[in-house]
Amino acid sequence: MPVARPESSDSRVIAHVDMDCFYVQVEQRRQPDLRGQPTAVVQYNAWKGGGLIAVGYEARKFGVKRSMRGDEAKSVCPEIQLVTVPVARGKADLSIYRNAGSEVVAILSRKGRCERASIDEVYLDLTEAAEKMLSETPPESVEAINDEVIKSHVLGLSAEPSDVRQTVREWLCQRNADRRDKLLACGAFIVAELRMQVLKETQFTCSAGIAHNKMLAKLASGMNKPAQQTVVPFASVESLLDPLPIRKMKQLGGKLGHSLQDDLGVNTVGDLLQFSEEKLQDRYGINTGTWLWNIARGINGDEVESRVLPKSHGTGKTFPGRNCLKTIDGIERWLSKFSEELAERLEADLEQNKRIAQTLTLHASASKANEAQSQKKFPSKSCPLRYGTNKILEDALNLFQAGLREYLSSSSKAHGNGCSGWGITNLSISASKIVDIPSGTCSIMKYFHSQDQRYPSSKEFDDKEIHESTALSPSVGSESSSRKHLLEPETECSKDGTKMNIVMNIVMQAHLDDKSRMFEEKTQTSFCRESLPSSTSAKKNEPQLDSVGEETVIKDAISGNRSQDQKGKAFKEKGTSSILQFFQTQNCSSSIQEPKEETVNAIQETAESSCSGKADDTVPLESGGIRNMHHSADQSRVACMYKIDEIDPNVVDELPREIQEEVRAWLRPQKRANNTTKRGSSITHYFSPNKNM
Ligand code: DCP
Repeated sequence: MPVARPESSDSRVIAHVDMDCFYVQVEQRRQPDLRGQPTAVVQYNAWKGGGLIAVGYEARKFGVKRSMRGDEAKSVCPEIQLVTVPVARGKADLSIYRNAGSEVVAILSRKGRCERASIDEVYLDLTEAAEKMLSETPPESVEAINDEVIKSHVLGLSAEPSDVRQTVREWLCQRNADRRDKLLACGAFIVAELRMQVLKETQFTCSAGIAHNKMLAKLASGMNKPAQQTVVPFASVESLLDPLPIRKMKQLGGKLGHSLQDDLGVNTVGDLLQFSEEKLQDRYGINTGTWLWNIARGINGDEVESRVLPKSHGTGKTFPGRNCLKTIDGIERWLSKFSEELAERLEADLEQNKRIAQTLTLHASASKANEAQSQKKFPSKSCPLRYGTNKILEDALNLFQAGLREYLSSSSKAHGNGCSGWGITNLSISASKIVDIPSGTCSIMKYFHSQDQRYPSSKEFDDKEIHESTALSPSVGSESSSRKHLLEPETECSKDGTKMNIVMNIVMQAHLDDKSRMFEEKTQTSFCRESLPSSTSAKKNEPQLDSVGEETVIKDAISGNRSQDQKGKAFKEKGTSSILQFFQTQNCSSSIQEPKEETVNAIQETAESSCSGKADDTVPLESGGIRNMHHSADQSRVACMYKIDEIDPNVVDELPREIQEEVRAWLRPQKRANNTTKRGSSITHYFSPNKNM
């Protein structure tokens, strides 16, 4: 639903930059022979030459369009070069395009707040940069104006074609202009400079719109393509919007746009002007009514968000017609590929950007086998995200099954009888609610002391943690209030706690999942953390985590399991916890082990929150861990302990940087005391099965 936001100022300078025929440019950079030739990028599916997804401007001159398939494009342009999207795991692999988009964003973000809006689009707030230029080097003081600036299109300027450049130059440099226009003129200089820089550093051209808000800038960026820029002076807003078909406006392509056309006879944005704000509010509600009233006048207060990284990661595939997926095996096969890709991308994001995603969402579309089904959409579902291919796959499958159950039951209800057939034509998973790992001054102690959650049982997990999501917008999927609370803790303290849990979860689950899979498979057991009494030596050697007066709390980051009574036991055993518990060694057995002399810490349990005291809160991510454990609920449990002198420093390197130092500090004295570490071993060493088991 559109949100009506008042303009914070009508003299902001906002740019929308859109790459030209982006995938084609990326392919032409990879294969320079394609430059200057009519080129299109086609989808992996080779039927009829594959569907075109990007068409170069040379090919557009021949009438080639994105709606065509390769064969049709060849018939209108026999010389066309068709490049197939790279393929991995049996589906399109967009990573080269994504990475190319990131190169561009890195350049564009140099001059102001930058919001990556899609794989090839960016919004920039250049207000400060424009104000600075206006006060220090106003356009009229610039001696040699670059051609790229002079080539700008300024809406509302009328000139004979031969005079256009001179007219634009005069508009850019007018001394007595309205300040808003002067700022836009500065914006034109800055954007031209950025575009030239993008070309120089990446070989890509882009087009841009420069206006006082995002809506107008976006409308303008597509008006003159490729490799051009368009400025929307305040005075030209009305003439820009007046004839614009209403359905071309963002958020008016769907139901709302239809209603405006069918119910109010509004076909262009200008048609909206005849309706008062009250009338629009009566009809569409206060918020949407005001939003419509605003857009008719070019008012849009949306801020450029500071975001250069993607908001979510998603992967999926369509299975049209007879290719639709009809069995759980087929679904699992594809979800397995998607999970692998998503896990890789999440790990890369964690590694490069220190970000973690919190929500996993599954979207699917089903073919309509009967009338009842045609009324019903396959519901999107989401749950807390757990890192590691296997965990993502497991959760995605559960989400699919929850969605399918609901889809079939509602279909059969509507039909009044059983409804067996189903076919999935579109399947995807995405990871959203991505947050930064807190950095810098945050100490691990702070995280420990901000733990304020307890684990839900697996039943609780099943009931609470699968949620409906809004089909097209995983990040805004509807959530139950309990879930919302879990994912958006209100206090800073609990927020950090959640993040720490996530961090631990990532580090350890990923390793358990992907690096010690063999162990899990061989032993057919689950890791289980048991509360063990600390030995004297353990106490002596233990890092002084409780120096802040509370038992340190570390949650189940190793996808560990424990029962309620184990929890109770844990509460009683003070002073034994440490992050070091996360490093499990080969010292595991199928029964609970007594700690050995040199064991510093037993596998640890949790305590109550030292922060908010919200004892009823649950930890979404770890709940996943719990549930995972229930796969092997009847199997023997394994208590795992570590020997501090066997902890490989490489393991520490794999923790988030923020906590590495602290962990190293704990390890140092141990190393001196007993220098038996086998260097060069990897974390897998600590997960390898006990040969004596
Ligand atoms: N894309 C896609 N499938 C679509 C539309 C687009 O895979 N249905 C990809 C290919 C495009 C890229 O996204 O190159 C950007 O899409 P745009 O709509 O911005 O179109 P182009 O950049 O290709 O062309 P233009 O110069 O018209 O913006």
